[in-house]
Amino acid sequence: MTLLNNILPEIRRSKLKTLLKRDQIVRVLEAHNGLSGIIANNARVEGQTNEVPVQREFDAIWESSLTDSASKGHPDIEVISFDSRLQSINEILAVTHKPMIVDGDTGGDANSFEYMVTKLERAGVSAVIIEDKVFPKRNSLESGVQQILQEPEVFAQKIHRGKSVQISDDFMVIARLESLIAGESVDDAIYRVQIYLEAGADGVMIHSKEKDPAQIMEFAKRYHEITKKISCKKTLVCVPTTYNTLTEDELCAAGFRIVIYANHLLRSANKAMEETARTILLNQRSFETDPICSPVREIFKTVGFLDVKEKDKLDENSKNIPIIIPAAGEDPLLSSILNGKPKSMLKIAGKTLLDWQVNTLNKNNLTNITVITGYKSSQMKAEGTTFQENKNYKGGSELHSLMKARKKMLKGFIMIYSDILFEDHIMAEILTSQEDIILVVDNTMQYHAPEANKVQDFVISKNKHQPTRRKISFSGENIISKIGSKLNSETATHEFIGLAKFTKTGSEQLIQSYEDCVKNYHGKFQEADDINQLKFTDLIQEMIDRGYIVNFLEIHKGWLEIHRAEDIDLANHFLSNS
Ligand code: SPV
Ligand code: MG
Repeated sequence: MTLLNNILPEIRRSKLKTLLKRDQIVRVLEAHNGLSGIIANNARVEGQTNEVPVQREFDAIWESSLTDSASKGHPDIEVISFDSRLQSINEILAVTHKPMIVDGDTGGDANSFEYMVTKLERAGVSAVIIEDKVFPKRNSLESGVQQILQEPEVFAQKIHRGKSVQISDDFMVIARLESLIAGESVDDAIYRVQIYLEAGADGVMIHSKEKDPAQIMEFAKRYHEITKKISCKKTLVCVPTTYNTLTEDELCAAGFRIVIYANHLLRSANKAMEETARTILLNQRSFETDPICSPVREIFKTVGFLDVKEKDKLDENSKNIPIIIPAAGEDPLLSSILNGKPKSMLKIAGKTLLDWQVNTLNKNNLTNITVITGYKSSQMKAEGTTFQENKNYKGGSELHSLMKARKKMLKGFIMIYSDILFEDHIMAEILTSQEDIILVVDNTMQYHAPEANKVQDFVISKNKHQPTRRKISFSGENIISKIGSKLNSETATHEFIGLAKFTKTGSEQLIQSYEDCVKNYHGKFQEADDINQLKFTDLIQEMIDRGYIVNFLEIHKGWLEIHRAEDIDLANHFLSNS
């Protein structure tokens, strides 16, 4: 079900009368269920006629008794109950926004018709067409079938009763003349039509099963003479199933205001289904049916499944996605400043490094935060976080610490290195990303040479390598082809800042790759001297080599990593002013 065509009943109901005020024929297509309803509603062609751009679509939907019954596997003999018809009608209304004209068959007796009018009007239907035959009617198109016409006065009374129960001005009751179907003359139809108009019919449908439109055209001509005489301009409707060589322009010129293509979606679906079934039987496989079947994805698109997928992704992004901060390692470079404290407990501008990180996360409504501790675990403190210990932190890298929280990663997660600080908007941006694996990378190195003696995680983007510094402009796909601290800084395009997001799928890929690496490999691996030293960036490189797509989110500055004493000064300076 697509939600795109949602409309209130009263707004839809009034649309048919509005369309009839235009100086054009109203083009109506049959639908018999939700899917055919969406097709009738959304079908559109665009092109040019004599260099003038044209676009065409159907104006309204015909809910046919023939195709509703047939789609339920029944003949069109009023054997399908009105409740069942109403179910199909509502199914179509739920997924379309165009006005609907309902085929009311005979309408039953006058009492039944009152209920029919009430229910259709309330549902948002714009018009009902009832035929002047005796209940239970037979479909009009088959020759040799007994067609019994109703007494014109009895039928007129039914129209009058129906008109008297409708509440709005929008709803139309259209009288369908079956004289020609029952083998009667145009004179009979003309005699009856005057009675029906007097009874309050809002329009008239003349039906024929002849290939030759002569009788229909004669009726149209005489109808207009009569309505002119009695100064009553009521809509004339035709259903050119058999006399189908006439164009809409020709029908319009003859005075028809509504043309109904009454059964074509069901007939075409029926033909395609029969051919498909036979093709599978003949070939004992379905490959040969591909050219005559819509791709599954097209159906997904039509019924709104792809919209659901997009929304699910957005929801996943906006949910309180788990944050994992691997903070287990000891930092020998800053040991004199840290004085035996874990690095996350370093005070910067009055708060710990970890508190600054939690602050940024909370500002983005992220409160599901897990910190992996190791070195001086008992000293780690921060409000609103969960601590999980990696007792074996000395034997591994930040990746092994991260993997301690594997159970929290299953629905997707964000990893943050414990020694980085970044502006709030960077987190907001990564939250809106759709990709399964996305790493935040800085492009500053495209403008300045990297600092000497600084360990950096270099990145090379897939599309553009860096020919000369300062001259490049980046565009196109944001895919990483290489990552690692031992890459040549001259060929690097970006630096990984230590912030990455994984969707459920991305997380599954990460965990599977990690488990495979630690189980099946020994010794040197990617940039690591030993599999036990495997870093996050090594695993990412391994995943890229295995064919997984790793995307990047490019930023320019707005972040800091605390590696050296000067970084602490810089952080103090910025955060004191923040
Ligand atoms: C229908 O579509 O059900 C109609 C038109 O009533 S016809 O089948 O031509 O009678
Ligand atoms: Mg019918």
